[in-house]
Amino acid sequence: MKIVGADVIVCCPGRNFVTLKITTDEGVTGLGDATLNGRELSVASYLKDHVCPVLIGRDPQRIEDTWQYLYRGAYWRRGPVTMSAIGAVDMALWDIKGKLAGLPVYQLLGGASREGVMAYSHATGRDIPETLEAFAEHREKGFRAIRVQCGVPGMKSVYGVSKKKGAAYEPATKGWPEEQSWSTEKYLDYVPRLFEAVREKFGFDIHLLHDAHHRLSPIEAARLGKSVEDYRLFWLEDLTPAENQEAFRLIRRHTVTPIAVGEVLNTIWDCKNLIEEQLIDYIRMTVTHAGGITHLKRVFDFASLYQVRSGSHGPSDLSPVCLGAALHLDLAIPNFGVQEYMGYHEQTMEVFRCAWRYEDGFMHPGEKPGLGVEIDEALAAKYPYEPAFLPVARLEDGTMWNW
Ligand code: KDG
Ligand code: MG
Repeated sequence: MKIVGADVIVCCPGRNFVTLKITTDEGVTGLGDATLNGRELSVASYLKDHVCPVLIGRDPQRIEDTWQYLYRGAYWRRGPVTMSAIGAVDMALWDIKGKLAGLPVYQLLGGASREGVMAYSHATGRDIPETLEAFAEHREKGFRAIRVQCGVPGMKSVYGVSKKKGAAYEPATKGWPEEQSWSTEKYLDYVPRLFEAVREKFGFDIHLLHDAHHRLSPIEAARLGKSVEDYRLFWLEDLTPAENQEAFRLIRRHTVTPIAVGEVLNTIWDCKNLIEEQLIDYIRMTVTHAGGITHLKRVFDFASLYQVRSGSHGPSDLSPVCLGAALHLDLAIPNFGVQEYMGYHEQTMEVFRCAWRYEDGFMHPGEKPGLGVEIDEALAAKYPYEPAFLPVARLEDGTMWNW
């Protein structure tokens, strides 16, 4: 069997997505997600110009060999663009393998280790009362785990807070990147009150998560973790930028609040120390940005040796193809923790037809052979790419900061 087609589909049904479609000479097709939010066209070009041509004629069944060919063969290793492109190819090949076998991908990964995959949603509000309202709505939908983010008095915009009441959080903006300002002092003084309010109103019988989105220094992160221990968070996410893996030693020394990291990491080398030294509790890498099912499974297996569990990134800027692939892995691996699920625009769900489902706090990839996600290409063509950027952040004195 041979690959006879590799096509990149860029569309914007509510937001931009880059999808790779691989076709075999037997007419079987596979899909992979290659979306890198705010930098979409760089991966589209990497695929179109440098990867698709060399896929033609290859055996689609040789997933590992193709992974190694693209990783070693590029000479230039790692990085979000390379790894997202490899990730898309890998996903598409697993999709094809599943279709050829007549089995959902999770069966090829060893079968189900659980009945369903616990998902967490996002409750957001401009202030604490609004966030509590949103929390109640998410609990009503059955979520057993909910991330909370809320506005901070004195700050114009805060990561993770939607602009209008009840609207889904969408960080990317059309046109130039939005400039946001940040004050660690204001945030650190305020955010423990949010957790206190949630626990007071809803009790402890639900998992509570929070994302600091890379804004803190290690000692500030340690202070936050320590100050919220009584609220028993499921995790604090991305407290400090993880390029400096050693920084997490300091945080660990000061707090027992569980720590999650990884949505901007791309290979095992980005998190090897974090896992090996047990400096984190959850690894949040995702199928698209971490080189596909093949590489992410390797990371999760390594993490399982150190009691680090998975907590895959699942924002609305990774396509439903990525979420489908993540769910197959989540269902199969022994060390699953939780899966993020933000939901999608209506138009997105019309373009991508999904076998995966959400029900009462849990998700399942479905039983369709392969990944179980198809794209309506004619409809996708009606939503052309729209340039959009993620925001940037500055401190109140104008210094560039981490968004
Ligand atoms: O594109 C950036 C988003 O995916 C990111 O900001 C979302 O941090 C995020 C999360 O935890 O979902
Ligand atoms: Mg995050």
